[in-house]
Amino acid sequence: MSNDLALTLTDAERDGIAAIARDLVAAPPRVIDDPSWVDDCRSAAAGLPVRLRRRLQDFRHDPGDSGALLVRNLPGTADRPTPAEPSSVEREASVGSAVIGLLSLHLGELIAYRNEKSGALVQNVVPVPGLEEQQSNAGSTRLAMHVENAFHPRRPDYVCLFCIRADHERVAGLQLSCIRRAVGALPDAIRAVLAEPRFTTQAPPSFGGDGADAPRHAVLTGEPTDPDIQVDFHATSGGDDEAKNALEALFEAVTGAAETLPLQPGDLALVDNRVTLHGRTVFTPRYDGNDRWLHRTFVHLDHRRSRALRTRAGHVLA
Ligand SMILES: O=C(O)CCC(=O)C(=O)O
Ligand SMILES: [Fe+2]
Repeated sequence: MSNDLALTLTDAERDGIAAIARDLVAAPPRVIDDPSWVDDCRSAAAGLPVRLRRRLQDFRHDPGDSGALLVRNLPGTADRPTPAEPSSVEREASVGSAVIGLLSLHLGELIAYRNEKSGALVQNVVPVPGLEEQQSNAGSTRLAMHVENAFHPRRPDYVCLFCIRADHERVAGLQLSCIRRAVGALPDAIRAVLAEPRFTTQAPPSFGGDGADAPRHAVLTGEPTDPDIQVDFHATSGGDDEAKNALEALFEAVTGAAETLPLQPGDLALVDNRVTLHGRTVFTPRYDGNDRWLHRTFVHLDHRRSRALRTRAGHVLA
């Protein structure tokens, strides 16, 4: 694991964050999706340890070569059975949800999508019985590397994944691959094809996409040597043979550059969704209340840019 990726908090720093989180849990309305709770959480984020705030600011300025920041030794690990229902979300404030809320709100604006997990701001990533093979966060088979909500014009700038309980065998790994590390392995001709609008990405059924009207887009945009990336290896396809071939070359390059993090309870991965793909290795759930459990949030850097999609000026995009 590269050094620039991880920040391990001291026990004193962890205890300081726990005290802030406990205050947030105690404060009415204790409902995460209530705008006043989010306001309180944003304000409380100013009290996070200075070493953490500095690191978050540095990461926001430049996500580095790994395009992710792993904050370790956070408080708020699981204190109740892992949920097992589909579309599980957190509604009532807890130390764990306050912790991911605090770090997310120090980075930017907390957002969600109305069509996904009922628009909840703090979501649960848990294995669901019967959905083992699904290419979604409810599955436990290998999850293909993707940009979160790659199909969406206002996809998250960051995806935050907070491990509050590991899988039984501790084999599930969050896979990360940053295009900054992979782009050098791509021949110029392939990069040029990936920069043209010759690709489509299917929206999941919950967003009502049937694929037929998916707009064409480029996979790499911006500065050719340090591009942004828009791809989901399960949902993106090339519109012609050359585009399909370029997508395969990209797959090889990002697979070669991938690193696997077996997240431990107390580990929060902040993933820059503009430059870094994520996925997950396979694991075996037992559905006994002790399965792997992550909290997840999405962050935008600029709330204004999504204003037309946020009908009630809240945090949820239509
Ligand atoms: O299970 C994981 O580690 C990641 C799942 C995922 O891609 C997500 O929740 O967005
Ligand atoms: Fe994801």
